[in-house]
Amino acid sequence: MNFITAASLGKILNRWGSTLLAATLVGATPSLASAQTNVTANLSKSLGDVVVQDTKGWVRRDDPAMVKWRDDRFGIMIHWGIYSVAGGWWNGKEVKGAAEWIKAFAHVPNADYDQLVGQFNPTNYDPVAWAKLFKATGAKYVVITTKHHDGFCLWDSKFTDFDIAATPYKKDLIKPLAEALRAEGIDVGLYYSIIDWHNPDYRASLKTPEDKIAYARYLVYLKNQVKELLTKFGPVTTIWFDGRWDSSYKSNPQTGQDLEAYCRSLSPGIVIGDRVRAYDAMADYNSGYERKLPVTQPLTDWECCMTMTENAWGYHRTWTGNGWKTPGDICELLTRCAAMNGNFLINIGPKPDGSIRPEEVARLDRVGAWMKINHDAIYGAEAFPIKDLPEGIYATRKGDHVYLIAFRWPDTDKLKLAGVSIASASLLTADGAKPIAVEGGNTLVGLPMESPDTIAAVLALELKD
Ligand code: H79
Repeated sequence: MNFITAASLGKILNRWGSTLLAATLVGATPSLASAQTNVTANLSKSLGDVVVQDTKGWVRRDDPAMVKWRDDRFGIMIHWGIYSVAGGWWNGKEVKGAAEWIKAFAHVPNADYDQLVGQFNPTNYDPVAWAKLFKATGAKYVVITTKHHDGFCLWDSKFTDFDIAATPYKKDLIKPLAEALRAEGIDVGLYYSIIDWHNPDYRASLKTPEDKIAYARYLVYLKNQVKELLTKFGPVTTIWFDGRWDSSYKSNPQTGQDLEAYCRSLSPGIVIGDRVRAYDAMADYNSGYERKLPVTQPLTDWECCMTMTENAWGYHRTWTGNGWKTPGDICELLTRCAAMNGNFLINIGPKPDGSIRPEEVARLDRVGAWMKINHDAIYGAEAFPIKDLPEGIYATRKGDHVYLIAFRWPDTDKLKLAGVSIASASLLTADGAKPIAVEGGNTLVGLPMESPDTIAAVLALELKD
């Protein structure tokens, strides 16, 4: 593996910094921007942007598996399990908060919660159709919950009966999806919760010698299951751990170090987020941007995972949270990630019968239509800071191309980009790239009065050597 340190990355970023460009608008035309809502500002407010610049000893991986993950930029997260049967309701009452947390939020005893196992029967599950939908969305990888905090396993595990084999459906849900995804050229990522509310050996804290003995047994169980995940389903490119905050895990960094090393021993090249670690180190990337974006460009690789609603990952029947993000919101979040060297996962919570709710399908379809035209600005793209870009326009770079992704169309027909030397420019459209005239090597002229795309139009600039 080739590594470069955070310090040397800093130098590279400084090199980018020295090529900062200045963009200025020239020529005033009637404002179209005023008619558009400021999605970015609204999202920033509701999500609470964060600044996390502690690299915790991160070393940049540049081996092929990591480069692929970094270039992918866009994935889909799936939260599915027996909590989907409850769908955010317990005993005839809606339970507020994330639907996959219902056992904790509604204080459901094990014996009652276990009844959901007998009701989980996803007869409409069609992993091939899922994979085709994700492909059409433009997703390059998928991360599915194999076990969430409730401890229920979506595959037939040798080490517990609290799994899919105990349901009326009986059949493993993970392998057919892994195979269907790979058939579409989509990488397979598996989410696994460290927290386990079902296994009697799990402990949130280690207060007594008995706790320590039980938790040691739990860690053996966890590793046995991780081994199943990394050996039974063909190549797994990412293992996505979650739930590291209980003191049993976080008070002993050795536990996370061992788990990370164990995964790498089973699957060299696997990409692992920093949630595998007890806050002591970064692993391959910062996976902490949960429903949040960084304010400034992180120094490490990073990934944001995002709900379509305010905070429900698993299926919630009557979600009455803070509304649904629009397809434009989702494209803008993806773009903001790519423009800050990050990856983006958009979440869906399939229904207990295996179907995907129409609100989610409609959003994935529309995002896919946008990606079909504009994907060059996202895949393999990296940050390209341009000073004074108008608000709502983001820039990425790939090779000798810079992409301006305009969620708010400039209220001018001329856009001057000082300090850049443009060989040619074009507008990406459904009918192919349309040439845009360039004046003086740095000014785009004759821009259409209105955005040619209702979500965001992309201007592709070919730079001179
Ligand atoms: O799987 C999704 C969520 O269910 C899971 N991560 C995503 C991907 C997640 N669960 N909780 N969190 C994320 C946030 C953690 C909240 C906490 Fe707490 C605050 C943990 C400890 C303090 C609330 C209060 C939960 C436990 C105590």
